[in-house]
Amino acid sequence: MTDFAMTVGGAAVPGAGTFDVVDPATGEVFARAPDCGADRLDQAMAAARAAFPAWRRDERHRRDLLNEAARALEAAAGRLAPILTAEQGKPLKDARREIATAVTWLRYYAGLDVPREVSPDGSAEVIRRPLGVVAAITPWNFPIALAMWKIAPALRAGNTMVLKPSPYTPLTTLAMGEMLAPILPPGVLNVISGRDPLGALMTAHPAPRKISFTGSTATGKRVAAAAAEDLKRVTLELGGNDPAIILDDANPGQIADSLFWSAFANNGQICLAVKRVYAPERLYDDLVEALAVRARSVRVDAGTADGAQLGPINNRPQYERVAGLVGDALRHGAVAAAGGRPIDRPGYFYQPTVLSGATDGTRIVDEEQFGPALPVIAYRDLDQAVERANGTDYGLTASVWSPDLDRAARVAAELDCGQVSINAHGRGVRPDLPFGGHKRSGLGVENGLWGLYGHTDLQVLVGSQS
Ligand code: TXE
Repeated sequence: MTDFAMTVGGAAVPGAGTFDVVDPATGEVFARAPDCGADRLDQAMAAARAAFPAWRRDERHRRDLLNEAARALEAAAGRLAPILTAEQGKPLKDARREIATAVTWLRYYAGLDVPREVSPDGSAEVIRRPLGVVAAITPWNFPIALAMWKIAPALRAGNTMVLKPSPYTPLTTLAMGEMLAPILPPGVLNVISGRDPLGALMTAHPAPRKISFTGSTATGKRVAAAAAEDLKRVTLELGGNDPAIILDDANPGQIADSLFWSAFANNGQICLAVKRVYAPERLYDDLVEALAVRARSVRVDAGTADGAQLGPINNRPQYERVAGLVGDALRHGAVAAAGGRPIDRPGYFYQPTVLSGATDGTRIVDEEQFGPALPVIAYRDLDQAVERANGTDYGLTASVWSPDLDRAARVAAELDCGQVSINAHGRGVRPDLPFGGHKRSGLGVENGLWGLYGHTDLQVLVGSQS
């Protein structure tokens, strides 16, 4: 695969050079992506700027075109999914599901009615004005879905965009940009690709009025610092170290499936995946075993293989990070109830790993592992478990598991994070609900009316008789 172009001002354009894209199922380079130079970045920003005045004026037109984009993306799913699998590693059915998610988001924002806001005495209207050019920077775990969390609300609100996918997964986003070019007016959605320094060039560029970023907390801080220079607005969706707290009346056999997939879906490479489980001593052994049984039975294979449930980890640094964290935990007294090792084949395959005997203070408990390895931590006192769950700089999501919903809700109320689910994890990830982190998990929210408002500034319009 070599024929991927960037989309700038509605045209397919090459970069100043190319960079390699690796198939994580083989570890081999399988494609090259355009490496956008500074001049081309200027062109993309200029195109987005030029497209803004006309685009922001006609809301009906924007809604129609987002619906048209949804139809086109849906029709292209069969062509895009294999590209997504090749660069990201996820099974084909998951790649198709991710594209379907993006379609859902487009349709949601096309259909969303934005209420008119008028002061109680009717003398003033509060108007949500689009900002102008939005620079969007996305990660490699859900390149298309997370791009659409930005594209759909930003464009619906009347902004234009320059979008840069992760250098690990640029291709599907580039292909989507080319596919949408005949639908959207030139310059409304520009898609460029390049290595990490291109992200820094985007955040420092004078054209964007907002940076919408999803990625690591470390990079998010750099983005915020760069944006502060000229007071660009920012939305940051960063990492998490999301706890699941199991209450002592839960039934391990009943919750294990849902809990397992809340941690291991997409190979654990989800910002809101369950990253640590707090289990009461009474249920500890049963829960570990129930999770381990599932981990051992999962089919890990290339995303193109029939029946694959999990693919490889997306990239070598992440693979080495997961292996390093598991190794560290095993050296510090944890036991692998399932997995614990890389899978002996080319590519970045790792055994789904359930760790018992892990404790707070071990790196895999304290840090974001972002991979197929889950520590289960025993607790005696629920208040202490809650304290440990909150004892992190992250605050993205959490879950509480118990048949006693009132009791679970009381525990949920103690958790400092952007979303808590009961007897599920991440159930509130929907187009119509705000999604964002507390503490160092982010700034601002995406999705729903709130996500759209994040792409606007307020303007008060006060009328009076002359
Ligand atoms: O992320 P980065 P990486 C976490 C996960 C993982 C770690 C590192 O724990 O181990 O992040 O992954 C662009 N200015 N998450 O290195 O660096 C970069 O090109 C502007 C959690 O891939 O945050 C890419 O497009 N942009 C996360 C994007 O930032 C810059 C999902 C994300 O890359 C930049 C992915 C800069 N200075 C990883 N440097 C989640 N929240 O879901 C890089 N980029």
